[in-house]
Amino acid sequence: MSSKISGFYAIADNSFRPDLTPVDLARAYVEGGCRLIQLRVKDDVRCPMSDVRKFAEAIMVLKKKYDFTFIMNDHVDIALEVGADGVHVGADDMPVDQVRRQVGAKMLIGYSSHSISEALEAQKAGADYVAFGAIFPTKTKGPGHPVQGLDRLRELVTAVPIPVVAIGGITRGNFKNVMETGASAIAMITALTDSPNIEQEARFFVEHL
Ligand code: 3NM
Repeated sequence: MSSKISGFYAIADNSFRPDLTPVDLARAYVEGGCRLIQLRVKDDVRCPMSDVRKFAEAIMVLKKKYDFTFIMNDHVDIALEVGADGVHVGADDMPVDQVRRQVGAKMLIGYSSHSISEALEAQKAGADYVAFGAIFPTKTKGPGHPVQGLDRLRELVTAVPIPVVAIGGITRGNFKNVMETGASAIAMITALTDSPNIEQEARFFVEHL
């Protein structure tokens, strides 16, 4: 099941594209060929929970036309309600063992880790994959967020037996170096949403990852 976590992982987060909804982004990603999509609506973006649920439902409708894996960020309840393929949590969310008890054995669980010990703990608690970042500086997280770099990513990939998703500041210019570390997948927001043609940008990464 965790084999679904490989290659290009596109995150539908419209923080820097208020002209588009996360569903518009998800549609552009799948039309560009991406088959692994996360819906990410952070609390600081003033968005009522009913809208987050509507976005998730609309992405589930897209799944009828395009066969892709849909991961819901943060909201375990919405992931369960809409029947997403997975849920992604971090240190500030529900603990992974509790998420596993709630979602059962089938749903994928991802965890945002920032060290080897945290990643191994998440695996023991029931995570199917871990994200690790930020690999490079990223405006999505701001200047205070720790930057891990490629060497730490390589160490983590070697130490952790489940798929590792590299995230943070990954672009056309550096993604090849990231893949060379052995990471299973590469996740992105701004490299996609900053592009004047999001579908075409997604297609570039589909073809190269
Ligand atoms: N998580 P971009 S870095 C969502 O370090 C996220 O866990 C990170 O966005 C972590 O592709 C990050 O815009 C931002 O840099 C990724």
